[in-house]
Amino acid sequence: MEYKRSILITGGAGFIGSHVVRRFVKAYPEYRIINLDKLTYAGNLDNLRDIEKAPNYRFFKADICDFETVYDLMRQERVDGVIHLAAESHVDRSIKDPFTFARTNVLGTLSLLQAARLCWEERKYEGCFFYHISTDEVYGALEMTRPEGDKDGRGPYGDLLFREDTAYHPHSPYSASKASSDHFVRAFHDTYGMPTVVTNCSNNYGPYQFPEKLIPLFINNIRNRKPLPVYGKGENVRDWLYVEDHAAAIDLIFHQGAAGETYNIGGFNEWKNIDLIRLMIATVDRLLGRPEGADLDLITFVTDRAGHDLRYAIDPSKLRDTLGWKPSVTFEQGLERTVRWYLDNKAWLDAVTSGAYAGYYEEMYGNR
Ligand code: NAD
Ligand code: TDX
Repeated sequence: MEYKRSILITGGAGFIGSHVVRRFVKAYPEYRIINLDKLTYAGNLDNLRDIEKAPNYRFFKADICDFETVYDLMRQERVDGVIHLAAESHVDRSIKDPFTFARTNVLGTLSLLQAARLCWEERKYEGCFFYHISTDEVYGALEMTRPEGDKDGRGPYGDLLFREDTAYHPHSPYSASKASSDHFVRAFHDTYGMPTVVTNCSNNYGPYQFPEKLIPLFINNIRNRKPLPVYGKGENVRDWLYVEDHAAAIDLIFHQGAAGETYNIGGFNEWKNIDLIRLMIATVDRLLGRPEGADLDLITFVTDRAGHDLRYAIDPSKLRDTLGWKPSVTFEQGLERTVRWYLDNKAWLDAVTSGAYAGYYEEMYGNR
């Protein structure tokens, strides 16, 4: 079959990438979708079992740092669009091993950009050629001017929100590596004229997230009656977005976003960690039929994360006003769907938390 477009998605075996791959494979049978992933500890082909036999889908195992392999594949497949999600994504790991983050997130993105540029120069495709998925963490941390929270404010915990023109001020090795990669993407637009788009999204949650991140880690621990290691006092604020809403935004921006632009993605959904953790406990307990509050005793305050950013909050009005995007679910709906998914998919959870990962968990958290 002659496909209308040939799109390379990197990191498609990971959490967000698997939702993006699934969405594109199903919504665009006229596109060929190539998922390139190194399958690190975070990459899992089980995330894509339902679409792996689709005729318009192909998986290719490779490291984005391997320029020759990536460039050969892109030429062979006549790629005319790249959606780049492959990355090392966990802040705690970046504190322990910053080099791996610089290698994949900075050098890997540069290698992919260079391969994409050479292909773009051969084909001069007009639409968005390189779409880079980034994070709100590049903007640094916001102050909390209303620590008690006030739903009438612009943001409940402070008026300042991250906008597209907020200066970059990354603190962790993870966010420093993502900031660097964002700059390289813009440099390829400004220097070579390659049509690029960058989006910076808030914290995602939903099915298939590796249980090292707060929400799946804690759902799994509550299910197993294991302690919940809350960093510091649990006062930090994060802005949460359901992963399928992020995938929908990526679809819209890939097709309609303007070249050279940046869009912030978020749903005005700030939560203090400790409040979110209490809501998770209540939801898991209700769905498991445990008495209300039965698992509150699992909350265990532990040493704070080094350089722990106090508050993230996204202003997504540019995306809303220019392209008409808005989230499809409330946080309560999204969280309930997420908790149900992890409780219904014990085999997936048990598989990813056993073996190599279990060793990692002990190394990171001891016996907590
Ligand atoms: P993830 O860790 O779940 O998945 C990353 C994927 O990239 C894995 O499949 C892994 O195998 C692959 N990968 C890693 N190194 C690679 C390499 N060198 N070559 C090829 N593949 C490699 O990450 P995620 O949470 O799905 O995040 C995806 C992207 O979205 C990242 O760029 C991340 O910075 C960004 N992001 C994540 C969030 C969030 O809350 N998770 C929020 C905003 C932005
Ligand atoms: O065990 C924990 N205890 C705890 O209190 C973990 C894992 C986290 N936390 C806190 C730290 C943060 O304040 O919960 C909050 C969320 O932590 P993470 O899930 O590790 O996410 P965060 O550090 O905010 O980064 C995430 O959002 C932005 C993703 O991991 C990034 O990839 C994304 O760019």
